[in-house]
Formats: sequence, C-alpha cells, structure tokens
Amino acid sequence: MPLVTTKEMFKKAMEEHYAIGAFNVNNMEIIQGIIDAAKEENSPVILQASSGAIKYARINYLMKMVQAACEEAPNIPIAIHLDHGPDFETCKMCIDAGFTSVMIDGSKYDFEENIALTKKVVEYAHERGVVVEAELGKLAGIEDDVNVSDADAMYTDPLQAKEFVERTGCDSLAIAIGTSHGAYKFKGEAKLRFDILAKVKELIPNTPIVLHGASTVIPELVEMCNKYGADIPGAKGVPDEMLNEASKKGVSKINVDTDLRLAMTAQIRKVFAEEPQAFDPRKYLTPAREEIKKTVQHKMKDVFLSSNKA
Ligand code: TD4
Ligand code: CA
Ligand code: ZN
Repeated sequence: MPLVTTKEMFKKAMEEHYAIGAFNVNNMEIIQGIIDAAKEENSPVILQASSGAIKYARINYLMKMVQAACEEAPNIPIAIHLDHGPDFETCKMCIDAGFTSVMIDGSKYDFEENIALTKKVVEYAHERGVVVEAELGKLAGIEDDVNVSDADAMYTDPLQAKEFVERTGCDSLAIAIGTSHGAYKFKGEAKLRFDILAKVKELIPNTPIVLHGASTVIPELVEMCNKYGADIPGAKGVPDEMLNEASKKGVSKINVDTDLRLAMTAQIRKVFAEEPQAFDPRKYLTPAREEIKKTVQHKMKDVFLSSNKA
C-alpha cells in the first residue's frame, strides 16, 4: 500500500492498547531489516529519520528506499516521519518531499515560542495531509547536536500539555517522563514517571503520546559489542517490562535508535574479529541486517504488542 500517515495507526493502537515502534533509519540494510520484521510480525511500522540521517542518506535516496519498502510490503501500513525537526524549513522540506509525518521539536524554546513554531508547522502540514508530532518537556542527553544536561532535563507538566495540544492542534505529543537519548539513560535504577503519563492521558485521552529515548540498550548486544573490541561501559536503557507497561497504558509511539545501532555494530564487530581476512561488505552487512530484524521483531511481538495489527 502507499505510505500512510500515523492517524489511523494511532487510533487503532489507542483503542486496542498497544504501541507502534518508530525506528530510526539511515541506510538500506536498516530499512530492510525493519521491514522484514514488520512483514513477519504483520505489524504496522514507522520509519523515521533525523535531519542528520537525512543529510547522510540524502533525501532522494531515502524516499526511494522507503517507497521500495512499501512495494515490498503491500499489506503493512508504513509511515515515514521526520524525527526531531529542528525548524520550520526542515519540516517543510520533508513535507514537500513526501514525508507523511513530521516532528517539530520546539522543546528547546520556552512554552510560547514552542507553541508559535509548532502552530506554524501544523498549518503547513495539515494543508497537505501530513500529521505533526510536537514535544513538550526536555529529555536529558544528545539529539541532533543539542546536548541537554541531566540538570536541565524537565518532566512534562500535564496541564501545560493539555493547553499546548489545544492551542497548537498538533496530532501527537512527545512527553518527558524520565527517558533520555543514547546508551546511558540511568545511573542507578531505571525509573519512569508513570504517574505523569497517567495524568496526561487523563487530561488529553485522545492525543497519541510518544516516548523518545526508549531503547532498552539490550545488555546482550552491549556485551557482544564489548566482547569484540568496543568500549561501551555502564550502558543502561529502559527495561522491556517498563516499555510494555507504557504500551498498555496509552503510549502510542515508541522511538528506537540506539538498539538498532548496537545490533548492527555487534554483528559487524563479530565478523571483523572472527574473520579478519573478510572484506566483502556483504559478509558483515548480512548478519547486521539480520540482527536488526531480530531486534525489531522482539520489540513488536513481546514488548510493544503490535504484532498482527497491520
Ligand atoms: O528520537 N530518537 C532518535 C534520536 C536519534 C538522533 O540522532 P542523530 O541526530 O544522530 O541522527 C529517539 O528517541 C531514540 O532514542 P534511543 O533511546 O534509541 O537513543
Ligand atoms: Ca527535544
Ligand atoms: Zn528522540
């Protein structure tokens, strides 16, 4: 089927209490691994690219690969989404290029500026049948060259979230409840503010909620990377049980990038370490693509519960 927006996807996910995985992509093997998983699980899926990923892959290549994915998976709803759109111009570029969904990340601005910027993107997007994700609250960590320290991170205020959605007309909202981007999310125990999520869902029950920084930082993959020469000590993410709880309690979109990076790197490192004589890229990209597929399938089936919801 042609690319879809996330509107119908999220509606069904909210009614049936599961979440849809949004996986960051920047090359062919990652896209293929994710789509192979979605086909096998018969799950809807969101492919997303940050502005950095778009610069890397080049927008024309990216869109052609995503269109190929749709043709290869005719029964799977696939959306293509801009992740962390930094400004109006980047959102416009993606909308004009055929993206079905964009995020405008105004979380670095104050409340009123965030509202004004989001409204401007919503207006342009809605006129063209594209949906908009916005963000309120600040996640710790790094995203698109913006580095937010733990101290500056800020949980989303549920009352502000309600006002924000009403005034901007955004289609979905990313909230900060304790997750962060990257491989180092928690120093001690993992902790998410499910009380904030519950309050947000109570106040804006029909707005799909998005969880960023939601990789598990899968321990087996970190160990495998380290075993074959990586130096990623003390990495920690959001445990599967918490993501599963979030999926059942009204989070509709769960963003995953770090776990895919780890999956790909672990398998490539393994080949490099075990077969130093190998230099055909297919030799290491084939197991890398397979590990992406396996990782995504696990999330769809066991954690987000989106299998057989296509
Ligand atoms: O939005 N994301 C992915 C952000 C990646 C942006 O990185 P580049 O600018 O380098 O492309 C997430 O919320 C995923 O979070 P995760 O827990 O996987 O790190
Ligand atoms: Ca942000
Ligand atoms: Zn994010």
